[in-house]
Amino acid sequence: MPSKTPRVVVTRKLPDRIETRLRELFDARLNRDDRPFTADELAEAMAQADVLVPTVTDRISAAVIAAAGPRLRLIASFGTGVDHIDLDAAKARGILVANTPGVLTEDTADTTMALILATMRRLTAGERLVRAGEWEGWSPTSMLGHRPGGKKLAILGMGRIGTAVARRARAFGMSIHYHNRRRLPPEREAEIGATWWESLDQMLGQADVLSINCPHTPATFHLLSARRLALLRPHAFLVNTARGEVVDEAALIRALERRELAGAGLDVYAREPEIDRRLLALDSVVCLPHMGSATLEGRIAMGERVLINIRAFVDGHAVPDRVVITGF
Ligand code: 8YV
Repeated sequence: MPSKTPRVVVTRKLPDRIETRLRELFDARLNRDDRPFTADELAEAMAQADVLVPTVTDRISAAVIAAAGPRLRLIASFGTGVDHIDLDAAKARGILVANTPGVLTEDTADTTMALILATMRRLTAGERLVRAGEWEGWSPTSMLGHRPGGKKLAILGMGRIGTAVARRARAFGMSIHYHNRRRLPPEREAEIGATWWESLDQMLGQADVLSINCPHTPATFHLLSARRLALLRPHAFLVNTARGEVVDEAALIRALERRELAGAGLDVYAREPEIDRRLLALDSVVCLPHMGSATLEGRIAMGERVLINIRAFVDGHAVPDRVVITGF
């Protein structure tokens, strides 16, 4: 890192408090109007920055990394998922990558639980009915959903967020099942009250609700393939607050349209910010705009992690949230 104040380019608008601190500490180039960078703007940022602070909306591909200037030594991403960054290409260029894990766990788990409730209890369908002026009053058989209590919640990916979802779902009386690349130690399983399924396929066949909480990696791309989606029973619900790429979205839409699945709660999509119109046409689907971790408290905490990671790097210390490449 050069001895002069490092230039930090931030690709999106961050909370004021974080931007103020970035300006105090570094030669910070901020994005005042929050318009996502074009490919040219991103290339220019990569050429000029010592540190780049991207978000999930920036594609830091191998080609983009190849065009980075010699000054770029750290990509301090604002977010936990790092699937928008080609980690191998960064490593090959000697560029360190950091993220912001841990600080958005509870917010994302809250959104996941909200989507489980919204889909099973048809909350957004009810709200649409009221807003359309079509509610004709109470009836014993109208707006019937399903009770989460007593149902099996299958969690794909029992990391921090999966565990936080399990804690919430247990309070709603759901039994917890999970599939993970590694089984948790017995004491952790007992604490969470979770049953491990070595076979994802077998777990899917038993689930009432499937919650996707694993990262998107080459190993999890379309993990929920057409074949696996077909293992879910017709009364099952699917909730995804992780990444759209983990599910074969076209196959999911087909299953929902044919009522081979009861419903889906989605916060993430295959081609964000585009949402397939067929999803929006289905009453059994709740669509959110990738807002799983969108709380002011969470965004400030993410910004603090970014500041700490950059500061540690600049001062020559180990970067606390350095991303280490692992499989799922
Ligand atoms: C973040 C997310 O808001 O952190 C993640 O992986 O998906 C989101 O909740 C987003 O990534 C910010 O870059």
